[in-house]
Amino acid sequence: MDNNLSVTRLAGALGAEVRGLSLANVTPDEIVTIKSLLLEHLVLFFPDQFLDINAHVALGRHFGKLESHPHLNNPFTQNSELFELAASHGGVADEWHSDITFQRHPSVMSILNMVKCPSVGGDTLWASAYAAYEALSPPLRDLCDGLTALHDAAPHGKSEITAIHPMVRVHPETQRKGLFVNEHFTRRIVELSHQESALLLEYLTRWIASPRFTVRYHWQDGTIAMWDNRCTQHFVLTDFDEERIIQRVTVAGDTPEAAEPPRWEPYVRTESVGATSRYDRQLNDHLGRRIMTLDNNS
Ligand SMILES: O=C(O)CCC(=O)C(=O)O
Ligand SMILES: [Fe+2]
Repeated sequence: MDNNLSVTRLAGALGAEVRGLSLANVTPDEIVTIKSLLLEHLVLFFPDQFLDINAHVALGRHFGKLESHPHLNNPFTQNSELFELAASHGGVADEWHSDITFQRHPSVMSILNMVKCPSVGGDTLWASAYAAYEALSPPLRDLCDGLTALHDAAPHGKSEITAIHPMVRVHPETQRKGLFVNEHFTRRIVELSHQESALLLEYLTRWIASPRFTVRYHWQDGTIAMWDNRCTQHFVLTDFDEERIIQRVTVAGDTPEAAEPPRWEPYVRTESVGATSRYDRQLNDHLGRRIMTLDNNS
């Protein structure tokens, strides 16, 4: 390990600040070190990097194939692998989420460059999906292990774009289990009725945001953050008045591995009238069932 490297943990559940590395000139050995730190701390912060767009993209490529955002256009750069979120353009992710879980292959990791942070506020919080899962009671863990959930891109105005993922995801490298439902993109637990699903999702998505599972980071311009989307969620605090601009590159995803196969069939009413309920329609559509729409105005 590099002698100048300093790693400071920031919270009990996850997060570390790393100094003594220049990400603009990162070596293959340093990438190996960063990957292992990421597995250990889940989210890493590198202050004072001030990477330009090319260096940011080059850094991302060390971790895998990059993907552009499927729905957000970036008007500020020609580089399709990078996109920018400016608060003045509505680019504030203030619901807990893991990135792009409405896709079959949600992103593996994201790398953020804080270009312009407000003088006060605009911190980002991350939560450990491992810690949240491990702190559930054994019966609830067991129930969640056997369930799947439907995610959609409704926050981007595209609720027809859907994917089903296990509710508990096994990290392919650490083999640890983490909760994989989030407030922003998860709509429905497939094997429960819509009422039961709403109740349990409400509980779990609040649970993962419990302060003891989180780290809160106060930004400065030029800081790079990177996180593992397979075992964390994040949330931006909208407590600022000035402009806030971040740029992101995203490493393309893999197939979430389930703790075990779903133990139950999807709970949707397939009889003609029941299947037209607005609560079951989206899930029915995803599952490819034919539904008779008796009354579109219901
Ligand atoms: O603005 C931030 O701090 C995080 C934004 C976000 O959710 C993301 O880039 O994935
Ligand atoms: Fe995000």
